[in-house]
Amino acid sequence: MVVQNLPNGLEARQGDRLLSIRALTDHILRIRESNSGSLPEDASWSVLPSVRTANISVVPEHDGFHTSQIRITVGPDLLITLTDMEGHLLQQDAEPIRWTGARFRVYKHKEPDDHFFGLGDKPGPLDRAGQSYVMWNTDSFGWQESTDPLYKSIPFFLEFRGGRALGVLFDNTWRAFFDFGHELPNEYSFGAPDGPVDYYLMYGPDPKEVEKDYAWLTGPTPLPPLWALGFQQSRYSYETEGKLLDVAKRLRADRIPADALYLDIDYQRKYRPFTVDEVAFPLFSEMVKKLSGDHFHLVLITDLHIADLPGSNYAPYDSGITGDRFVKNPDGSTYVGPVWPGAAVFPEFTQEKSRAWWGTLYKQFAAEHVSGFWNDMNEPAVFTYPSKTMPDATQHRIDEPGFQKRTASHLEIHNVYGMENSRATYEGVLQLNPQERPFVLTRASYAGGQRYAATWTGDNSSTWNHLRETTPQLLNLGISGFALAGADVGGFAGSPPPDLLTKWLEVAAFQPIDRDHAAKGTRPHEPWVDGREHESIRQRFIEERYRLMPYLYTTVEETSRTGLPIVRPLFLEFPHATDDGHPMDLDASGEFMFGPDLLVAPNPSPEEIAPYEVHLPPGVWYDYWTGERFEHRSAIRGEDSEKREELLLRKRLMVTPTLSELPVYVRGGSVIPVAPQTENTDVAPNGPLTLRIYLNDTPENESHSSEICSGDVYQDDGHSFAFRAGDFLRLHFSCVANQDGSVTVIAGKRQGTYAPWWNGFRLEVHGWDHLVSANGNQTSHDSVIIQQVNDNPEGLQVVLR
Ligand code: MIG
Repeated sequence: MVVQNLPNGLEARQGDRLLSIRALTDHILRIRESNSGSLPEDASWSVLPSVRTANISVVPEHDGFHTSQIRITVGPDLLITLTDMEGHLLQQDAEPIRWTGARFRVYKHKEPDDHFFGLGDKPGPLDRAGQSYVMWNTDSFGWQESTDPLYKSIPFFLEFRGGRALGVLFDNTWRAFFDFGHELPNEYSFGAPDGPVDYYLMYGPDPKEVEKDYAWLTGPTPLPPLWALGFQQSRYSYETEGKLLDVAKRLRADRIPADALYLDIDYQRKYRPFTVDEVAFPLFSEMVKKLSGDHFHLVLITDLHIADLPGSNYAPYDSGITGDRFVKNPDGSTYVGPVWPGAAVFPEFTQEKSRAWWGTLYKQFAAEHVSGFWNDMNEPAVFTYPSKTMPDATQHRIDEPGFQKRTASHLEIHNVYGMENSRATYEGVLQLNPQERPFVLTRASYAGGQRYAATWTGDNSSTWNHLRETTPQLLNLGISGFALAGADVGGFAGSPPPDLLTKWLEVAAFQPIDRDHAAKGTRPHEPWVDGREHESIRQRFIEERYRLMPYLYTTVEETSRTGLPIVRPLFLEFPHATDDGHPMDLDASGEFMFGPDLLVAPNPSPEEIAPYEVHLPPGVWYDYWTGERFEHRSAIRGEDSEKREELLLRKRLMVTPTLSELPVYVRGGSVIPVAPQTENTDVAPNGPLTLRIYLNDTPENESHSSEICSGDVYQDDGHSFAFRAGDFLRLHFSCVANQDGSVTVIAGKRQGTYAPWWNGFRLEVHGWDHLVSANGNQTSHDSVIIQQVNDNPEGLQVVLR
């Protein structure tokens, strides 16, 4: 073995095997290896070109190097060992890469307490330890908990070991596979039947740092239009103009807040993309106008399969054929496969020019102010074949900046096809309407696809188990970069019983995309369909989502900069929650964080009304609905074990939510910005911004004033890019416990030029046990409400005595 040190890494050779390790930053490494003496083409659909060539100088060592944060060494057989600077083992090859022709597999040591997260929305438990998975985008109607693969391939995972997190992006688009100790308990592995050995290691040790690194490599979710965070009502299908307008009318009449309505494939003429059935939708543009006058945003499905209709004046086909825009068979003829429109042809999304052509197909809809587009069936799904997709040998003619111009088989392109479809839509719509943030919803995607589209978990079922599954799926999607995601509320396949639909609408109010959707032939799903009692519960939860919009939008803006997910597994916020410094409750409970401060604890057995335990991380917590305060768990530390057991038992938080209840808790020390009730996001709320302040404990032995709350609010116009030029507003709030026992609430100076909708603040202070003078009113559970505080651009202070 020969190791050659380089300014930014090393190259090692043994026989024909070549290993390249480069440091992109002091905590991100890129590892490539080949068995042919030279490295293959250096190109990626996933990792941003601007960062792929980043490099830093490393400190060479014998058979390795180190950066300021990590050390890597190469041993005989090119075995790699990664440690932190204190020598903690982060990752170690268990055996040399095994090659069989082009097929390879990378083996790493696995410890018994290794946990794995990510790989998108593959179903099953949150922690992927002990499981194995395949990457092959598949139309999986009727998928169940153990179905694999599903619609997306996101070859990124976060490994958690001994309180330290390491991210791995395996940038290989072929039918790759992952094994997290399924085959051998002390090894995990990944590989592919072809393509490059090319992976990135992101060192935390904090899992949030890994998430930020992954966003740095693949790009964060861009800030969506605000309306996309509202309630969305969909169905397969609202088949006529009248039906759709009735749904709109009923939502408003019943005062169920909503922002978006969807049209599924039946609005089209004979399922031909980019057409409208003029019999069912005779006044299409007027309908869109009418809806937007009522503050509804219309989202249209626009599938990629273009009807194969030579000589029929079908413009998408004609312009596509003229420009040579479709995928080909090995013999050079255009590939034709059956989908919704019958025989269909498939755009060559691996070409920049063909993507631009695809974008032009949205011209008419964009001119009619259709707000969003839905790219379904882009695995791509093709009927008839057992594989449910196009044949492996179908040819893609890559013509793309950063890539060699070459022909690739479908086997190589399959997993990125859907992402490039959604990219073409996103970029096309943006081009047509450069002042507006596009909204695209895609079913299939690959690592990095969050740059172009939100996503959903495909055709789930109307069962209690699928309701439960939404949590691990959306959490793992978030970990894998897809922060803006939802699951069909109520379930797609089947008809949800009323209680299930109610419970589903409750939980979904605290998920990033809240879209009610249903399959053809199932019973109606809209919130009102089960009578007044169910409807009012459902309405209350949707209303709560709208009240929380300032908090949600502030969280989403953070996501757009840092890549941190919107719904977060507890370990992301509390990586050292247990007494011995480990993340707590890695899987069992189904609890999740909605943004940084709200903990949602749905019943892990949602079908029953029975007691279950809520696990709160150490610290002060409050009941979101009542303001009740809960005690420290860390106070239990240090007692002998029997005593501890007993104390723990007494401190167990048991809950038995009824049909109309969902337990939600607020982290002590947070400030939750809340708006007056609204029915859509277009119309600005009227009144003050409420700051729900949840005081933390004053740290013990603190001799000077200490901060016992802090939080932010972010605002902008909600739809344009003016925020990039400074037209936004950011305010930081904090509370200081003064030595005389009083508390000062401080709103910092405004950042940005945007004038917000509120006319002042209303403070709701929880955890304050003093009586208050001035205009404060004491309420239950030691909370205080201060009705009106003027908004002052220079910041303000309120003292509670
Ligand atoms: O073959 O467009 O997942 O959300 O309603 C079914 C009809 C095609 C699958 C999508 C679903 C959508 C349906 N589509």
